[in-house]
Amino acid sequence: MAQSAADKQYDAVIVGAGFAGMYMLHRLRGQGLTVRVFEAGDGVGGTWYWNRYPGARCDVESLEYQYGFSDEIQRGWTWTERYAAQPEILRYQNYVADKLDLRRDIQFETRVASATYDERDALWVVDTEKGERVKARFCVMATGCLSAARVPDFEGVGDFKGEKYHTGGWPHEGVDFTGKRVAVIGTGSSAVQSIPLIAEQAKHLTVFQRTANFTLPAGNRPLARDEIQKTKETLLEDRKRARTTNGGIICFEYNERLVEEMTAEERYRELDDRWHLGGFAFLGSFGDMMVTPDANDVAAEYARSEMRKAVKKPEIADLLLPNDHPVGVKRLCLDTHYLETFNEPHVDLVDVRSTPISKITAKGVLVGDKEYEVDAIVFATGFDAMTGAILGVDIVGKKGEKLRDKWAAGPRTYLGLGSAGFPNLFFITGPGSPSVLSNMIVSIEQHVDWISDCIGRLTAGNIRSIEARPDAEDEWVAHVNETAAATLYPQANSWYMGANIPGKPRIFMPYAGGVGVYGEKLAEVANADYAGFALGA
Ligand code: N01
Repeated sequence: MAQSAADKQYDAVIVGAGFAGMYMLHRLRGQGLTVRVFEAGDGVGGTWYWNRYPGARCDVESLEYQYGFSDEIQRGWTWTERYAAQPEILRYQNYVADKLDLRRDIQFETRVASATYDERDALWVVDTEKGERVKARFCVMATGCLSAARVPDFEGVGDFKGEKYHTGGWPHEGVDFTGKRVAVIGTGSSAVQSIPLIAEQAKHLTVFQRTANFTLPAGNRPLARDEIQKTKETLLEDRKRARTTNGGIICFEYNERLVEEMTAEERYRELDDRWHLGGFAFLGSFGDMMVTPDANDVAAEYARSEMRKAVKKPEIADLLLPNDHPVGVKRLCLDTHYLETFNEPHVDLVDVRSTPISKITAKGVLVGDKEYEVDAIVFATGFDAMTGAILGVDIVGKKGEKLRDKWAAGPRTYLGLGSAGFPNLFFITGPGSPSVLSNMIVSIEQHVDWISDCIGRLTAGNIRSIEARPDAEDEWVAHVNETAAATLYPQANSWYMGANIPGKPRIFMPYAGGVGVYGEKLAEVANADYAGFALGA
């Protein structure tokens, strides 16, 4: 472990050592700043450190899901599969940490409890749960969007006598379900990926589904030598282009034609080709797919017809086919034999929409008056997304204002980067930025580069603080809301909307304007000497 940080002062503190925190550390250190990173885990990796459940795999293609800031780093690493599995991504992150010698500035197994702004000295006072205190001019929250794992507060959850797991906090040594009766609660991406593999081991598997999800075959495969080599030659240039796109991805093109401009045959061809290509290309089938109900209906109907083909029993297919939201407005799931798993005689699906889970008992899961006895429960129940990990730290800004109070009715940021009243505090891929709607690594690099340049400007100009102006923040929040309202995204109970957490405000949290448009805005703001921010001498 790195040396104790007690009572030290740094130029910057970074919270989290996933992809965002690692690159932020590298950039700030390169600018000559002293930096301390605090990380709760005992290694780097963030999401990929915690989510070790069977089948965990990225849904962005590995050739695009890697850092693009260093030719040496990208040339020194060779991906093996189209969609990298969690162990390979974690190995990659450790390779980068070794290469850049990052660990010497990261304090592991240390969770940050609070960060309090000292107005007089313009310093963040950061306290860890271990009782250490450090001070820093800048505080960067690199806490990730999907890192506050959440088990719903089912009655009796503590009474269960068997094994309990959450996909987002999986044991490092793995879990052997051989010969066991297993319950999986939830049918989001984590469940869709893990269910086929859990079913391979379990004696019996019962899946508790509240909302059926759109899921399409990932089409994973080993990468060919020539495509790997081609990417090595072009990655840095490709990455510049990725930053101009909507989703930070260039492996497929969006079809710009509107659905009404296409014949039935053309629509089918577009959908069918993209479906069988695998991955998110399907969401680019029509120019108006995410904004026009009619266009989306055509795609959703196609998706349902394909999904139905995979399931043998019509009554199970009826349950597995989503009918209550447009396709793509909840995160599309990419699967490998998910639907087919329900054809297995030892796998059952229980609809907990019509009759919710009433409690967890000592022996299993109670739905209505039926008890499902199991040896293990897997909670694939998701995260307090986008705001959970930020607000997990007690952040106190000017005049003693708590960020938790300021965001009680929903997150308020300027550009997703900062919040008025909290000077020198930055969020990487925070709410109000494209973040989870994009290739996260592209968005992370976009933010880290912007924050580094901004800190460079402040340091060079001897400027003590930068803070979002309330009027700029109000305008940005309104713009984020208007942008979302012009799409179909708000039409689903998704974690994008905070809908999976009882009592969480229903706000569409990411910025749906796209990485390219957003990047232009970031550049415009920086070029106007950080317009919309107040710079304090
Ligand atoms: O979590 P989720 P996740 N009773 O929130 C259900 C990324 N990710 O961990 O939909 C019963 O999607 C809940 O039901 P409902 C990706 O961005 C990426 O699967 O709220 N059920 C839902 O089915 C993804 O979107 C990858 O009605 C309850 C499930 O639990 C995000 O992480 C892999 C319940 C939670 O699904 C989150 O995915 C994995 C209750 N009380 C994750 N409460 C890849 O890269 C919740 N549920 C491929």
